[in-house]
Amino acid sequence: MRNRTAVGRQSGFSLVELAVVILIMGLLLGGIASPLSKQRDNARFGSAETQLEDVRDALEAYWLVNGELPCPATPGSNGTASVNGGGCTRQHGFVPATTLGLRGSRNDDNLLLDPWGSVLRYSVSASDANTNGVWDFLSDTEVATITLAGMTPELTVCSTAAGASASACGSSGDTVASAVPFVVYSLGKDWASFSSADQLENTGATVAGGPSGIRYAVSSNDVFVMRGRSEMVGAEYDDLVTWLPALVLYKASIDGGHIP
Ligand SMILES: [Ca+2]
Ligand SMILES: [Ca+2]
Ligand SMILES: [Ca+2]
Repeated sequence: MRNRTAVGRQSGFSLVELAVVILIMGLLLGGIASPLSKQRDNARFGSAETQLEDVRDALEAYWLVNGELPCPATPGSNGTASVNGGGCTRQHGFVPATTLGLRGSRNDDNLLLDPWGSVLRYSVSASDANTNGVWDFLSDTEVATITLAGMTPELTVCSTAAGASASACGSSGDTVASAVPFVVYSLGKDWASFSSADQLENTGATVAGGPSGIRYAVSSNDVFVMRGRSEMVGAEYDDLVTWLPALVLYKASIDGGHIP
C-alpha cells in the first residue's frame, strides 16, 4: 500500500506541473495560430486579386464583343447591368456579374462577393465628350464616332485622398492613373469597419438598399485611392483596386471590328 502511493507520486503530475504544461501548450498554439491567421489573410488577398483580374478580363472581353462597357449593377438589379436611357442607373455601383456571366458567391441581392463576403464595386466613366446625352463608353457607336483622341474618361486613381477634389488627385505626384474608363475594387478585409480618409474615398456615399435591405457604400465621385496595405491606426488601408486604360479598350475596339 505504501509502495503503491510512492509509485503514484513518482509517475503522476502535480497541479503545478500540469499548469506549466498547459501554459507552454497555450504559448505554442498561440505562436502557431497567429502565423496561421496571417497565412489565411494573405490567401484571401491573393484570391481577391485573382478575382479582380477575372472581372477586369471579363469587362475587357465584354468590350471586345460589344464595343462598349456594361453599366454597373445596382442593389435592386439582381446582378445585371442597370441601363438608364443613354447612361446607367448608377455610375458608381457593383459588378454586373450576371450580365458578365461570372461565377462566385453572391449575396441576397445577387451581387458578387469578394473573399471577405463584401460586394465588389464597379464604377464607369459617365463622360459625354460630344454632349449627346449618351455616355461615351456605354455605346459602341459613340466610341467609333468620337475616336480615342476625343474620349475623355473621367475616373482617376490617386495614391492618397489628401488634397483630392471630386475629380482629381491633390497633385500630379499623387496620380496613379488618370483618364480611366472603369474601376473595379474590393474593400478588403476591414470592409465592415474602417475610418481612414484613403479608404473613405472609395466609399464616400451610402446608396439605397436592395430587396434584402442591405445598404451599400460606394464612391460618391470620380476619385479612387489605391496604395499599399497598412494597419496603422487612422491610416489603415487594404482595398484592392484595378482598371484598364482607355488605350487598351480602344485597341480592343479595333480588334473587335467596332472601329474600322
Ligand atoms: Ca456621348
Ligand atoms: Ca479596406
Ligand atoms: Ca471617391
